Amino acid sequence: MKEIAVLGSTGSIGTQTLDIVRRHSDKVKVKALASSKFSDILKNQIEEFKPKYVYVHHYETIPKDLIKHYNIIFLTGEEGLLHITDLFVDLYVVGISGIAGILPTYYILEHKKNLATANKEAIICLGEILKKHYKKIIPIDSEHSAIFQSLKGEDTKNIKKIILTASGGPFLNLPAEKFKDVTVEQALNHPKWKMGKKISIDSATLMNKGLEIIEAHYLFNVPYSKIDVLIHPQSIVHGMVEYIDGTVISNISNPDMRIPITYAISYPDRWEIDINPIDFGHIKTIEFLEPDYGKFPLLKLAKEIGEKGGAYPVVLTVADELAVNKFLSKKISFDKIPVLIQKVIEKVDFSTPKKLEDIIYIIEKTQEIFKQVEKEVL
Ligand code: MN3
Repeated sequence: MKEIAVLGSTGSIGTQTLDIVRRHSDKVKVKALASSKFSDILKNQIEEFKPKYVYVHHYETIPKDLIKHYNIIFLTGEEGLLHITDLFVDLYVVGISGIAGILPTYYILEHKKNLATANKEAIICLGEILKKHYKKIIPIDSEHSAIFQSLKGEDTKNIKKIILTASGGPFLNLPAEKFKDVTVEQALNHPKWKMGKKISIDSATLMNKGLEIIEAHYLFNVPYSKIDVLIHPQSIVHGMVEYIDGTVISNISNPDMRIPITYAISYPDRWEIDINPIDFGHIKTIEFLEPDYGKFPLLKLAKEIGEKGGAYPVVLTVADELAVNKFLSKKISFDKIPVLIQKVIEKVDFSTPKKLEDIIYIIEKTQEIFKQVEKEVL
């Protein structure tokens, strides 16, 4: 029996993880759950999965009578976070969205635990200081799960190229002139994947793929010159590794996050999951196209930022999250997202982070700079 801790349990990745636990309750059980705040979803998860530990970041959201009602150790704050990330479990599953995942990820890796994570922001921001621990990570991000599986048993020195595919998002065929009129609802309506809000907007700007380039660089320790992106609107080929002998190994499946999540939990085994198989006899087209870097400037920017390295990937990640939130709260138009991010990057000059405190400092300073830039641009 595997025991897991699910951090970010009420989000898109967290709830799908628990679906898999429900289906495979003979093989896996939940020892701990963590969520930003208490909610009905968390309450139901507690009652169904009966974890021993529950971490709630905003502790005040837990109804007082409930704390006594359950036979659970409730944790919160810095001390609680240190505790929840240092349990005897077989695997941590992190589905926290955005930069909120940085601290939990840091502690899980520092505590030398096995980690399955969908939180690319933490991988990117902690990249420079935690590289040495990344071998213990099983990626949940579908493209990186695909690369991870295509690299199995291979020596990374034989990689010629890693190719990450992108669906192209909801605006693949929309002219750039129309980007200023795009609504939040249109941007959230991803053609292939059901995901959380932040990643859906990132997919619409293609920043998501840009962040994934940096994520792949850190996870697989491959130089940026060997990481390529191709638009693949059918979203069935999730990633490819080309080797020096001309062989390409790829990972193909219907686009459903339950597949990479299940693999991350079952690894190195595979577990059954009821999902529509690909009907190869009826696939009419499989296309691969070069991305339009002019129309989606954030993809190009992310690759440049990755190559610059140092503090820049942290700044990019933070500026993007702030800009996406502004768009989601309808304070800026869609076409302003790259403008804000670019301006923030032009204003910063940090030295390379060497420890967690440096990263926190860069995050806080970037938040301040973002506020100034926002005033200038709007
Ligand atoms: Mn992805």
